[in-house]
Amino acid sequence: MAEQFSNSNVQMKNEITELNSVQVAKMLGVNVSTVKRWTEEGKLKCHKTAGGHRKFFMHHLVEFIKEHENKNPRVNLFPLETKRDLDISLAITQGDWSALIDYCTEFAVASRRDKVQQILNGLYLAQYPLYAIYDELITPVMHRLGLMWMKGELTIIEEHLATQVMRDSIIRLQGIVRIPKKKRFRALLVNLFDELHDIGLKMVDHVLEARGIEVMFSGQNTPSFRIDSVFKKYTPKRLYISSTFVPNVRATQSELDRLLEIAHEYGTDVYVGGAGFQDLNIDHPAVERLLENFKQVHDI
Ligand code: B12
Repeated sequence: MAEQFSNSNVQMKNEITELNSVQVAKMLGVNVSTVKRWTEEGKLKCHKTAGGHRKFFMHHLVEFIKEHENKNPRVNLFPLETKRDLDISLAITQGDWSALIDYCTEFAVASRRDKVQQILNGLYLAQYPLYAIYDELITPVMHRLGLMWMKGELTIIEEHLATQVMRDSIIRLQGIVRIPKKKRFRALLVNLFDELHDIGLKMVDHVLEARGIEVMFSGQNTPSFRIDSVFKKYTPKRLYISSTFVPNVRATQSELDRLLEIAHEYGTDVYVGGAGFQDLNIDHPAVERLLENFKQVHDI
């Protein structure tokens, strides 16, 4: 249903969207049986279809929330205080990524870390896989921020502030993600020298961690000249290398070649990802695959 409407019509869409009991239960953070009971008690208004199914309009929820302000259930997908919160909650329930990209970008630019956080947590609580949140929401928001800066809609400092809101929110989201206790194997994640873009690799880190892989993450601008000691000590089964910006192709290529040689020597499988690899040669027996999104990271 979400695809039928353009972004600017989110508001209008909400006026006419019918919700079923399951969706309302998700939005309010209660069981479906509680929703049914509230409707029977007349606390939550609805209309019934010819077949006897309960259907809700947004105004039914708005009324309910206004009347039960202090008794609001505490665990809901998104804290419901205003009509706008309901719109966001609905977008979460429906997986309306295009609306969520708009909201997240707006909140990131306004440094509303709390709101970005609530959207991410809401999506995870609504059982969207982590990789989908990264592929469908975070990556497009980061690209949108880059575009806004290029078009002069954001100054460089505003772009930095918004980027950090996103980075912090991603890291905080990981705090509620279920991590398997039993570890499958160890993976080493590195950026290349002179690389400041580390958000893509951080998300790779989180997706792998949620899959029960023990991750070692090197951060920005990795000094890799003594990296063989890490291979010797920890013998990672996999090496993930990220590259977004390649300031000096020759220097980066030779660093990459050395890394691939070390990985090969230790029998470590290498996965690479990021736009920087368009400029680099990855034709090496240690390289298993170039990965293009977080679903692929999750699937292998
Ligand atoms: C945030 C940002 C920054 C931040 C980074 C903060 C941080 N902690 O990461 C800061 C402000 C530091 C920064 C600096 C610079 N940036 Co910058 N930055 C961005 C921005 C807006 C978002 C990057 C991001 O996080 N994207 C989100 C990730 C998830 O998306 P992605 O990079 O497209 O990656 C996809 C895949 O490749 C994959 N992936 C990515 N990495 C990996 C790794 C693995 C292992 C796997 C499996 C998959 C994978 O996942 C994504 C899903 O599709 C982009 C705009 C854009 N279009 O991306 C510019 C952008 C990347 N930056 C750019 C530039 C030019 C710079 C600077 C040179 C600016 C300057 N003049 O100083 C410096 C570079 C400094 C350096 N030495 O690295 C250019 C790069 C152009 C190019 N390819 O040459 C871009 C594209 C902006 C632009 N259009 O000009 N930047």
